Amino acid sequence: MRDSAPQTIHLADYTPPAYWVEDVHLTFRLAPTATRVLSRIRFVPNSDAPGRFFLHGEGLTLISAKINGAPVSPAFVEDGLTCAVPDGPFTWEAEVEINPQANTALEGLYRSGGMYCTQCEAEGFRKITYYPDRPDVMAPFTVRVEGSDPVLLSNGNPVAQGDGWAEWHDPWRKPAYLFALVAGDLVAHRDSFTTRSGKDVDLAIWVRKGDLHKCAFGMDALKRSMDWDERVYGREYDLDVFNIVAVDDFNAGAMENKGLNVFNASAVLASPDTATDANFERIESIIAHEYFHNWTGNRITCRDWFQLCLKEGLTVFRDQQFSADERSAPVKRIDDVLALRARQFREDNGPLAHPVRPESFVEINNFYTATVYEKGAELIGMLKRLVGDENYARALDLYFDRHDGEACTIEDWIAVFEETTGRDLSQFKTWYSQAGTPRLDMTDSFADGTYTLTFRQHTPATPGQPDKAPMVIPIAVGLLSPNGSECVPTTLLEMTKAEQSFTFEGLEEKPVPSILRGFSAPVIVTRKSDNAERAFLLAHDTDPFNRWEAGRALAKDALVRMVKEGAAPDAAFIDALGQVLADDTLDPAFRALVLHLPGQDDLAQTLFDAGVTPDPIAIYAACDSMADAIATTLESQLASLFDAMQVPGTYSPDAEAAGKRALANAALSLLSRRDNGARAQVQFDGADNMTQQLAGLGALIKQGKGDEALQAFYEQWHDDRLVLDKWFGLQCSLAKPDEAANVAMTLTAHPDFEWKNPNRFRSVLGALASNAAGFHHPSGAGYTVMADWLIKLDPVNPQTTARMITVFETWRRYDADRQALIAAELDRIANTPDLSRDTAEMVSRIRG
Ligand code: 0A1
Ligand code: ZN
Repeated sequence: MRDSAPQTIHLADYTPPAYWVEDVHLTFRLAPTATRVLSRIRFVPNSDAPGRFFLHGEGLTLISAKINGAPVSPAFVEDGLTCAVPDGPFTWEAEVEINPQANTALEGLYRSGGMYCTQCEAEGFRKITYYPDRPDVMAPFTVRVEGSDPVLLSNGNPVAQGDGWAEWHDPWRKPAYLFALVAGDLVAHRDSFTTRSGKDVDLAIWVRKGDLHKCAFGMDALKRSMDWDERVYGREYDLDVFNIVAVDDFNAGAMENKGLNVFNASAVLASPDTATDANFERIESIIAHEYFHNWTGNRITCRDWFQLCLKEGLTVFRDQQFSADERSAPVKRIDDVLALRARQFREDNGPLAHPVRPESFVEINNFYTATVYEKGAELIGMLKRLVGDENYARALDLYFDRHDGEACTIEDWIAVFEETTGRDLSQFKTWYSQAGTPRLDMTDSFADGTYTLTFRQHTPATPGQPDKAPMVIPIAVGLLSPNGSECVPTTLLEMTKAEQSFTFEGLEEKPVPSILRGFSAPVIVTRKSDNAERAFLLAHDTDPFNRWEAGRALAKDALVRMVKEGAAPDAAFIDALGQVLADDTLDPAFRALVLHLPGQDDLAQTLFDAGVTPDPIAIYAACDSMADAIATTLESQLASLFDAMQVPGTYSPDAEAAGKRALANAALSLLSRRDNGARAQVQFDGADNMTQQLAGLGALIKQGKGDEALQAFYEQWHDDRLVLDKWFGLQCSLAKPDEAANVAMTLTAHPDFEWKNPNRFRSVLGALASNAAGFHHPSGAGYTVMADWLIKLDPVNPQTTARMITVFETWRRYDADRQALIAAELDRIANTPDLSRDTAEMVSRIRG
């Protein structure tokens, strides 16, 4: 345990900085264990400045400090220094020494694979030099990098370079969290883009020599993103160069540093033989996300970290729009909702629930969450639905015009919508401050041609928020006649009260309602519905999202009855599935989604919500026997589908081909239960792309026939870190419940288990947690392996530890024995001496 209680920071305590920064000059003299950072910073005091300033700094050795050229002796405080300063503008100069080699936390300046790189969001810049490290302090940066590496990069435009040095200037005022520096023996995949006003931009993806063949797709995605942002949001790029660097060791996916994005190698590098269709799609969306941040995040940034959703919610929304435009919009929507439910609803349902704009935190790194990102994006989508597309576009134009170059708040964001539309959005703002997923209960009635829908909303209590106010909920509704035709097309109902009714007149008979079309609000609809109605909607709904949703509800109902009542697999569900699979008018990617059974974690929550303590082993068994039943009943159909969905010719990651492979591989996974893995072996042996090779391998592992293929895969790919991550991951995620903990433990002893690399760590421990029945095996072995490794990783990399510990966030749903086992592991972690602030905050919130 820590000696001093960590400080909680409150949104309500925000005050503007006493000293602004006019400009920044930095010189880096790079050396692996002793890098010198020289700073020259021009400060301008506020009118009420106290005559003494505070600069953040962590783990820095101060060599010298001057103000206006005269040496000063600052006083050191816990997280920085203070120093008496003149009344007017002044220049601060400092030289500090840091040790990038020793930096395993991957925050600040660190080494990865022999190169230097930085990660400054959220508060990493203070590990590089003394600075007011807060996002509302924005300044232009000039950076000189001196080092022996051939490539020396920083933000902005290149100014000059010579032997062993390079100078960069970023003219756009930015907060320190967007600072970046990269140095290494790198090569570039280059291209260029001409903006619509005719400016040429040099584009480069910088990688180690062996990775040059993995850059083409990322570059193409970048150019498509640049073009899309011009066409759809009118946003042009604003520097002469745009650089992306791939690094092996990175805590997150990627980082939007101005003009110099740093990417986790897994989020940018791809070739057909090493990356799956899902990897390509993820890369496309992350490239777009980071690029879109140039306007939503960089040109307009956040006033303070409580406003994180201002840049993240909007940028996720924009990258989702981009992917929907580039691929299939309905399939993208279903994928996004699946992810939202799996990650954000799960968060909202447990001890870590927090508002999209939190009101307090101990460690901001713990708030890069599904709630801030994914629910934050849903709020933008709702706003757009409520005001309409045209008003949305006008509000965004106003936002960019008015706030360019500023550090803003959610109030600024809401104001542009209020001014554009004349609407009072104060009730909408509740979505930003109230945690928890609203439950929406619906009943209906029909009399004299009038159909009435009545909704009641209720948001459960969450930590610190016992009572909730009603919110404005946009409910997209369509009505179908019993003959299957649509009698009322999609209509947006605006619910603002706790209980509210809406009527539809002039109907001949009672219609079948299709509620929350397109998942128009991030809520849980709790209405009672029967399977006949679900099957009807699965067959007839014109809204593709709700069509899929109906199939999902059927699947869930069947599985829940199997777990709860020991029911047999529902023949009617399997029959409905067969009809969808046979419908060639439906996109293969859509059919693949319908064929995927609900996740076991999702089922556990569903049971818990229904008042049943979930048993992960029973859920696993139900899913297994349902899959057997589907495979048996639909065997010949699946076999023809598998053949029909083979994509001839050269591999391409485009959405259409990927959709066919997704359907073929979903069929393969089921068929392997019937043919003992014969098809999977053929596919594995003959695959010329990773999507099919990995699907073959997965199906073989599941049939208990994977040993040889795993060995062959290892021999083929042990030199490719990203592929080797898949090898580790698949073994843990597909292990049988009573073997999973052992598999994970054995793999952590493998010579290639480089546990300090976040991707590799996650490939074993994250994959173990994704194996619900294995992780929650009643022996508790899964919990112990996890806790052992979290305790080991924490002093090395607090951020990755604190993120991984969320695997325990659902612990209160389980039985008393499992709860006791998890509580003991959480306590063991909490009682570890010198636990990081990151992990200490998370463990105490989870433990409650
Ligand atoms: N802003 C980045 C994600 C990011 C956040 C935090 C990090 O370190 C704590 C790193 C990256 C994004 O949204 O892509
Ligand atoms: Zn982001």
